[in-house]
Amino acid sequence: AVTICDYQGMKVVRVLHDTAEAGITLHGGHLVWFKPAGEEDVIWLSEKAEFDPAKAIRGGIPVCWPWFGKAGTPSHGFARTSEWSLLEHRENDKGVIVALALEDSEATRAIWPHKFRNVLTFEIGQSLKVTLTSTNTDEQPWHYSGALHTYFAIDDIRQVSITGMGESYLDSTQGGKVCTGGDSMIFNGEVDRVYTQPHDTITVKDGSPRQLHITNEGHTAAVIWNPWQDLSISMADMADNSFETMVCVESTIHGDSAITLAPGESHDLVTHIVVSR
Ligand code: TA6
Repeated sequence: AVTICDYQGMKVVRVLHDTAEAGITLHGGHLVWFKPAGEEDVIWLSEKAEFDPAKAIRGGIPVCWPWFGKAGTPSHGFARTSEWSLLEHRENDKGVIVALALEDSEATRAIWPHKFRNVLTFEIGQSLKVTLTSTNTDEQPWHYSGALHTYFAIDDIRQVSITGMGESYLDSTQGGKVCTGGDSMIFNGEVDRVYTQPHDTITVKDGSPRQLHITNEGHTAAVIWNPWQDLSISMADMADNSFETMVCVESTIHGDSAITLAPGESHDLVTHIVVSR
């Protein structure tokens, strides 16, 4: 069943199905929880998240668009703080499909002077697939970057190892320095990296029997982020030690390789999350 209810003062599309449970706020088109049947929560939501229409929610899957990070103002674009509308929902044996839409308005054109239509499709079942379809409805070409900035819930960041993100990365903690690492990473401090040649599937292991497999499409990079302790302490919407139970693995279109759309053209940015044991 799909219902629209109130959650922390916001409208949330609540999905209850034999295969999974999920919640998506219309604010930001932001998935805030996803739990396949018989599994633990896959998505991390900050216990100190603020549900303020002017702010982005800490945790879940923020939709960063039409730019990534500080390429513009506000940081990570305006999609994650805009009100999306519910376009459709349908269900079958495998799960539920929910689609939301966001189009340009006076408010968005004041920040970014282009006409667009975004459709965000959530395929919710034993796995979760999120597709952001961006269409140029303007008379001129425009370009964009962005991310599906997924926060994953993990047991313990000190036990996490990630594979499949590739070897080349830009290290945002060192001003975007070009670096090369192995194709397996662990965490013992702040990590903020743009992996520029990711493999098709990235796998996260956290010391528990559960593994997360993240297959992205339409992306040009994979960002991996954990703020570690000092940054968590400095952020009002994160508990001081909450960095221990989250890691972001993001399907990203990075600024240096932004997508250009001619009038009428569309592009899909996808992340598909599969849990295995
Ligand atoms: O994706 C990594 C990142 O861009 C980091 O640099 C970090 O700032 C994070 O996203 C969160 O950004 P936010 O604007 O949500 O505080």
